[in-house]
Amino acid sequence: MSQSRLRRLPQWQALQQHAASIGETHLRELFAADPQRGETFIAEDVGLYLDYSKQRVDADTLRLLRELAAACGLPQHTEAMFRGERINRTEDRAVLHVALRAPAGERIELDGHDVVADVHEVLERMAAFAEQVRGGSWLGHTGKRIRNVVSIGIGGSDLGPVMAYEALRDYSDRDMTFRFVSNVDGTDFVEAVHGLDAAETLFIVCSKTFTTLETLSNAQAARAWCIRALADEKAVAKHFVAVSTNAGEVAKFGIDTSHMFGFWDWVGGRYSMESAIGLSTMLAIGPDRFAEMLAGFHAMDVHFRHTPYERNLPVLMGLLGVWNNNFLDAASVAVLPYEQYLKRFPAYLQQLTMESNGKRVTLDGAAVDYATGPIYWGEPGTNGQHSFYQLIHQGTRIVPCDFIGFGQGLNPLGQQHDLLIANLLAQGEALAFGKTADEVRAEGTAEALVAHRTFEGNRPSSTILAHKLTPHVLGALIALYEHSVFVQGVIWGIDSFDQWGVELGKQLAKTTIAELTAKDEPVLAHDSSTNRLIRRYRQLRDAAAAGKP
Ligand code: G6Q
Repeated sequence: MSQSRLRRLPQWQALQQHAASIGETHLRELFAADPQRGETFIAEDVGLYLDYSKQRVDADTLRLLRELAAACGLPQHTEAMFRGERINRTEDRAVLHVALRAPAGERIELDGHDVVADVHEVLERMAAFAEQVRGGSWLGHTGKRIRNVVSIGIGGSDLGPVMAYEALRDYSDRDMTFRFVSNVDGTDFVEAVHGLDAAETLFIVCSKTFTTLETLSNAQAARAWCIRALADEKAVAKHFVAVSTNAGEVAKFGIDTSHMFGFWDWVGGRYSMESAIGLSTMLAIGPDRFAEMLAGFHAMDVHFRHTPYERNLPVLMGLLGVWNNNFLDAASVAVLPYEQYLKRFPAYLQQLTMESNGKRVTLDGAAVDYATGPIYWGEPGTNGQHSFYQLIHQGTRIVPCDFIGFGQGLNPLGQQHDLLIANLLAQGEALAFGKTADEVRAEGTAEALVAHRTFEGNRPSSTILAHKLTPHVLGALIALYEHSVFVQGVIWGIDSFDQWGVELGKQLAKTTIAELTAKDEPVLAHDSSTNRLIRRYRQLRDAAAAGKP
């Protein structure tokens, strides 16, 4: 097979040669050669400070990466996205999440139509609704005010809202309860409504297509639960709103489309949390703070579009990711927020990064001959330190880490915030510099244990700091990752905005469900494993229903 266009690029080959020389250079040597790199390998804007000096790069690496970006047409692709060109080629769609956070009055045209005006029209309706609910003037069917909000959605229609609610909980109305239902496993719904009074509960059904099995099943369950509790079909009118692009299906479900908040096909699911999909976020924190979050997103959009690549945060993060992935063979990235409110941030990023860049063919349909999207994972610090950090320090794989920390915690408790950040900083330092055998011996360690207690170091990480977790900072942080994913997708020449693997999942279960629910033993035509598993499941289920062990 001939090499791909990307690998044939002189800029790619120059990086390969460069990697052969610098690849094994220890961070200890890099710091020794350039003691100031901690002050120069940084970039700062939009309230975010990025230190990438503990990445295994030098000034040449960065220059070569920027040259690669130019050779891959990053500036042109970026402009194409901001201008609303149909860069999601396999779905023939524009990719305009940047329009969701554009300020009122700015124009972004799609086929001659200004979409920013549409965005602000929906934002205003959302704000009016949020004020009614939060202010207590939106009454439930029996006249009680709404105190509980249950958002139903999955994937892109859930992970963003859950993450944002958790992240901004400190800013939320503590007199209201927010819960989220995504899984088709009935437990998710039953636990979410446990203890709630239906008369005070509002359901937001979030689904771009309004055809997703999990969401519609849960929405039906919610409808039945509400009608049963309030003993009136008409209760649906005051207890259900929808967020969707599909008015027809919303109406079919029985939600009045005047209670529907729309968005558009140019918003990808995983890029939709600041559209009406974020209605639960707005209900929790209020329209003003929601606007602050949008402003944070927008500030990062402006930074990304206009800042030279040397200082461009998403470009730097994206290119460093390419370097680690393709030239240092790191197959995963750990995201480690030292901020408990960001506990769902790694899960959110998993979808953003892996659904976007988990692709094996280029835009032209040619198989790639290089690694694309790495595996993202993580947990808040310090918890992870007591479990998987062991592998990051001493395992056989390189796991580049993104440490995220804040100058101020939102819940000051004695010295605990300093303790938290001391841990973050110490981890990055230990990963980079390790501990040599001689240092271990000097501590008086028995010879038999020296190898075990030695840390080779040279494990790359970046550290992102901000003053504190505010709605604005959260918006900027998310946009930082969004655009760094975009940068990588452009380098790899893939469509970062489709998700055929997810679509497959939506199809696959359809045949099997009929076989599981058939009254008589179905004729099965799968492989022998699947056939037998289907039969075994039917037996287990029927035995359990009959009360047999
Ligand atoms: C996101 C994906 C996927 C999607 C869900 C829910 O980018 O497309 O996660 O968001 O499958 O889809 P609906 O919003 O259409 O229910």
